[in-house]
Amino acid sequence: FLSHPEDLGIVAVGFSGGQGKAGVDGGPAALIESGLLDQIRDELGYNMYGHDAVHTYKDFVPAHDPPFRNMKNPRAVSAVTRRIAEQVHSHAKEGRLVLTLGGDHSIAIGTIAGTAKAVRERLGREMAVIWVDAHADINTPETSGSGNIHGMPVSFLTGLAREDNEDYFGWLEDEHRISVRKLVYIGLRDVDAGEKRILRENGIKAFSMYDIDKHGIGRVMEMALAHIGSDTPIHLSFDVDALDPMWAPSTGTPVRGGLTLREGDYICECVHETGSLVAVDLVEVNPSLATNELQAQETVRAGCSIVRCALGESLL
Ligand code: 6HN
Ligand code: MN
Ligand code: MN
Ligand code: MN
Repeated sequence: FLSHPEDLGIVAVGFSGGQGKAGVDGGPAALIESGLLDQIRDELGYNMYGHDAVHTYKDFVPAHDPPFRNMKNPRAVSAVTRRIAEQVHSHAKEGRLVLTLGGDHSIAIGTIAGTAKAVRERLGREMAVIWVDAHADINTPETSGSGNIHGMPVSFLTGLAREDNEDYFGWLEDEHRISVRKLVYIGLRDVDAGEKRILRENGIKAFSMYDIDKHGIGRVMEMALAHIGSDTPIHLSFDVDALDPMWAPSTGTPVRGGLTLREGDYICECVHETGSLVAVDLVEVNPSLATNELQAQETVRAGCSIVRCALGESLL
């Protein structure tokens, strides 16, 4: 699906407004300082575009941003994700693979909106999303207990949550959205009651940690990819908290009982192997939440491994 599969568009998003903990905006710089982009260029051989800056979107964050429909920082998250959608779209419309480094998971409103639109324009197709996460991030503003928008991106992207005012995600059009039928979750283990109802009522495909223990990650990936169907462009959105805190402790909402690093890498390898990957997000790396420097380093290393596997490092 990529006209230039050797070309990689990079969007480094230093943004934390989708949740309340400082420091996740430092995720991209930590990943880049540890050498991720050098590895991608030197070892994986991609031509890279847009990798020279970590974007902070300061001009897009309003001074006054009171809650709206229970959402915290709604204008900031709406304006920043709108800008991210444009950035991702501008890479994807050139037929580049797009890598976004977060930042909290609210930024996926922008990344997925941007690729979904470009895939429609370039290929006349609807893309699929594989969402790897401990959480479902499908609260509507009304079901959310926290008001944090990083717990809501999937509801806006599927149209389950809607808003007309363009300052509050009203800029999202059908061309930016994805179908609930083309969405697959992997790694879930902390899903709110309202989210469970949404998953059930919409028949959304989800492989929880229970399914991974029961069938093994090999069989789960076969089933996940079979659900999507071959020959469908895939956007992979990977929340580092899908990994067990043993591998990725330095993240805002850690949940025990998660994926091993090897299982996370395997998910990415399988997605890469389809040849259908059009975009990857790696989010929620928060180096400042570590209780010691080693924890931050381990989380960054795990994140780098996930990205390299998605970009094809394991191919012999
Ligand atoms: N993430 N379900 C919780 C909420 O606040 O809505 C947690 C969300 C976590 C979001 O990890 O990207
Ligand atoms: Mn080329
Ligand atoms: Mn998430
Ligand atoms: Mn999560």
